[in-house]
Amino acid sequence: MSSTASPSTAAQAAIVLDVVVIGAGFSGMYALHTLREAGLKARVYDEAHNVGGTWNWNRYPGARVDFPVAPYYCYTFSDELMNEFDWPERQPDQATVLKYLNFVADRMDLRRDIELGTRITGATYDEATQRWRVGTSRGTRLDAQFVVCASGALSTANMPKIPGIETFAGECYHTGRWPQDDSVDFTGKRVAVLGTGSSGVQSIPHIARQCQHLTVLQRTPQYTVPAGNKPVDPDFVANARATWPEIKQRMRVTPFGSPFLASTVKASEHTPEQRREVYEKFWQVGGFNIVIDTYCDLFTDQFANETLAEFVRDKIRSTVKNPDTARKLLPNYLIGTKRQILDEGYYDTYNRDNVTLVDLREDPILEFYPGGVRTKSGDHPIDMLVLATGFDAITGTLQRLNPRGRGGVTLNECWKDRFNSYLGISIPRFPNLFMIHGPESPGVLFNMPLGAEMESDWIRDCILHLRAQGKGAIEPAPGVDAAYGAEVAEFARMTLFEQTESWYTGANIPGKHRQFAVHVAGPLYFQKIREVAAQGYTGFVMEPAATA
Ligand code: N01
Repeated sequence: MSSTASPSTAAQAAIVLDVVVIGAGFSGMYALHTLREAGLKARVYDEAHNVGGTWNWNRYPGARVDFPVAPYYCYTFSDELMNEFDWPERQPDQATVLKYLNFVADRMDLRRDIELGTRITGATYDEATQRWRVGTSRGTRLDAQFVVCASGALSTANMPKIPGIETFAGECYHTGRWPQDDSVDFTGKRVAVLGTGSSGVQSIPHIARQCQHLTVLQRTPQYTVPAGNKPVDPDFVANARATWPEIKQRMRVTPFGSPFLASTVKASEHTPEQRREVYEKFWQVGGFNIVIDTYCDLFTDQFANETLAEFVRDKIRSTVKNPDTARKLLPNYLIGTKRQILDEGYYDTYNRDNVTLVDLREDPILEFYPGGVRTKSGDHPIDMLVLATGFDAITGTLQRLNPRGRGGVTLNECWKDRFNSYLGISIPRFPNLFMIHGPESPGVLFNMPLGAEMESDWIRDCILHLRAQGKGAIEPAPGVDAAYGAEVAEFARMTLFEQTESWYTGANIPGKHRQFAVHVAGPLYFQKIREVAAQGYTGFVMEPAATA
């Protein structure tokens, strides 16, 4: 049956596919491309009405790439894409990234196999046929041998449960579910922003410039560094295009998947004066250079980390004129262990007359009421509430889908105590189901488009191998997930990341168990999955194909 069966026929018969891909963001679009090129019948489903995934939803003002510098946050598989799309700025804004993804969808002719406005509502594995039965919000039924979850590590919004929030009568928007029609207007309004992660920090300067009054509701202060955004130098682009093969290779073997070779100097090798000079130089340059080009032990050594943390605190003290506001903005945890943020004048925004900072640690929210928010110190009347409260990250979207695997077991049952996986790609008892940027993959700590390409290629090769062997199903062997999880945890223990409460550890979601579910050594991870494939998919069991 054709994968483009009409809705009326589809209501009666399942659409038969090789692969259902969930999500039309960077990962799902590339997965579609590479699976299709390999001759597989694949189709992408996404509840949004546009391609782009997170770049479609996060339209809040100020949203920009926070990866080191255009043109490296992009697909690498096609030189045409690299040569034909011009990135105007060093930190491209959301609209530019979305334009790029639409350009790719057209250039690679992806749209004919992408169904938008269609949410995947459930997926159940049928052991007898070794196939997945998948339902959609349109009532269509899909019958596929494989499911690829490209549903995003940062796609399920964290909606805070605060007394009275549902009674607030003004406009209310979550940054990760921003209206798709540019209808939000801050002019003349009293706005509150709840949350000061990347989304809050990026949007606050923009909102402050447009609204009548901005109240920032801050639970944890953030270290943020200037983005240093500027137009991309044409010579830089010409050079990047000319040396693209070497750059691509370097990104695969460099921490975080960036093309820049990190510093090899330890912070302790420099005097305090030298360190200040080094940090100041890269503060002026802007971007992630301040953590990449300065010292190699910032994320592994507490002393080194504190030298940069104190440098940023000094910047806060010298930028923010009101000493009490400056005090409230001073973070006191390990810098970089919550996702490092790049900003456009964030701290300086607190020098504006129309901005108030409420430190929720000393002045907690008591409740929302129809006209505003009440904290311990009193009422803050507002017309609009912006929830910059982040995401149920890495696992939240998969848990919401909650597929049923072997024996009808649900993913939430399997993940009750631990987000276990094998290679961050597969889950025991869920044969023929693959994840891109799943828990225990490098995902959010690596160049995500590049990581998605490498994981998708691995999945494609695995499917082709399975079929070439006459097998019908593949899943992790008993116990390999525990050994792999221990390996991921061992890498994490070499860093400081686990020591801070963050969305990396699940600490931002009440009731979610704590697990630092990211493989911090991206290049070693990709080497490992390549070796597993080269050795015939060690750690997996394959079942002979069921007879039709
Ligand atoms: O979310 P966050 P985000 N009461 O979880 C606060 C990526 N991203 O959307 O720190 C009061 O970082 C919470 O407080 P605390 C990027 O990787 C990329 O900003 O938990 N406050 C925190 O301040 C980023 O890291 C781009 O104490 C509550 C904030 O809300 C990731 O997405 C742009 C609360 C949430 O910060 C997530 O960033 C944007 C409550 N009940 C995001 N609940 C790019 O540029 C939460 N908070 C590509």
